[in-house]
Amino acid sequence: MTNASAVHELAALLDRLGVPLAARQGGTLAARSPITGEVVATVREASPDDVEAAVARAHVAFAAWRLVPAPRRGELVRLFGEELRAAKADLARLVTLEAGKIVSEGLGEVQEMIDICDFAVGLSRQLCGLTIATERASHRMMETWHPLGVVGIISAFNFPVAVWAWNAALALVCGDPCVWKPSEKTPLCALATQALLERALARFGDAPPHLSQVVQGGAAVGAALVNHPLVPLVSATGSTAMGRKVGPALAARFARALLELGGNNAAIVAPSADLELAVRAIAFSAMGTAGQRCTTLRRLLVHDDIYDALLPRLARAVATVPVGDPRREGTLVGPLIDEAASEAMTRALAAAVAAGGQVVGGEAVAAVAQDGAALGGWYRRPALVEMPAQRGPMLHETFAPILYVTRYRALEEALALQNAVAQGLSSSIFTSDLREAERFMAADGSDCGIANVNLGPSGAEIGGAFGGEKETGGGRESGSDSWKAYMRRATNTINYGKSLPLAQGVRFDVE
Ligand code: UN1
Repeated sequence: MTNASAVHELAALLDRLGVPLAARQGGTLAARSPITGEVVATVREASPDDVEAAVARAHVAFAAWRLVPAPRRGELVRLFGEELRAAKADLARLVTLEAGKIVSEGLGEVQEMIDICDFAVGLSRQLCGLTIATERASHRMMETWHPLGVVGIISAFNFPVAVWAWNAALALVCGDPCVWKPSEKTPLCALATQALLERALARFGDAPPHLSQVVQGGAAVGAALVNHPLVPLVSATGSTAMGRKVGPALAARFARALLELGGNNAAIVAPSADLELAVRAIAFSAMGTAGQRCTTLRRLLVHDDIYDALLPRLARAVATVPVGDPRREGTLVGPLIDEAASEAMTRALAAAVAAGGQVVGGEAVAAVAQDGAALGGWYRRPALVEMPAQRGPMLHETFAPILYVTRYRALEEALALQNAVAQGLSSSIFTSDLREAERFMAADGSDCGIANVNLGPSGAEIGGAFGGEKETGGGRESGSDSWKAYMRRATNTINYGKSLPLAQGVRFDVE
């Protein structure tokens, strides 16, 4: 079904997903579909007092949940994974309708949730600490990992469910209740996700109430969460501007911050690159999700020797990529999230021209639904911008499908350009030269949290730690040992002897 209006389909979808009518009618927060621009629901917003109450309830839940054995906590996440599998098509469709993702990316986002659930279930039996050699006879020293407390989660519109799941799946097995402030641009995805988790909780049976809560709204709601003394960790995904407020507020009360902020990701295309593969990887990472991933490829650094071979192929990809209704089969680039995003794209392109850039594409596209009706959303053809040098808007993140391209001659120069931006999330190099690949990943190579070889900077899988340096905020979410952020570490030393040797040879003998 791809009628122009998304309203009717959404109502049926939300019913099936178990979102109560009261949560999505008569509120003050307008949920829009970027496909049509229309308001599809009005969601109840939380007040700062509501946030206070939610955290207080979560804190009560913490007292009980932290005592539930971790593998049993994992069982809840396993059940949630089952609910996600059962509802995958519906939740993915909701992601398409509310965030504007194409069908396969909507499905991919829910798959990312399922994957992190599986990971967290395994982890629930592997929350292990070290045993460490001690310098004192008849002593043992070890680390124990304990639940941390209520975790605040602030998420962005572009991954309206997966990024929450990265945090929540880990937090729940680590023994922490969650309070989630989703993006005010995607409140329905949060309500649906919460409803699915509640199904899992009902099947689980004896979890304390209020393990997971959603508080809807804008910056004031986020601030109430960030400033709450009973929230020892806030994981926040969004703009660097947001992180600049959240980070210091958390530091002021010595709470932990897990920040995943802006990216301005580059790829280097070396002379030995497999161009066929590079073109496909560049197309996906620059134009996928309409350029609205924090991992989106925004800067392409191309060696002089292959520049003239690569550029026409990229220009063709930009000119021919199907832009339009993300519900329609074959569409690869859906709408931008809203008018402000489209205006930001226009401004960046004007700034690029002023900085000497030559733009291909970028124009507005008149999209139509399957039934031929015009769609009111903000559709833009991706833009390819040849820049004489890395400057102007190329140094900033614009959350839109703009790929800036510039030339380089020596790898050193490319590495310097790659690292010469304020952000440090993701990066990649296309090369068949082992030395270049290793150099790119070495200590004096890419300065990003993610450095890939022969694939684009976007589309990471959940098993790795996800995040980046500098203005990206330094946090790591998802796989590897990211779980440690959600627990507190205790170092335990046990003396099983009869004497009391002091560390460092200190003597302190009393009568
Ligand atoms: C984001 O854009 O905030 O690596 C997250 C990727 C996705 C996650 C992106 N797995 O592109």
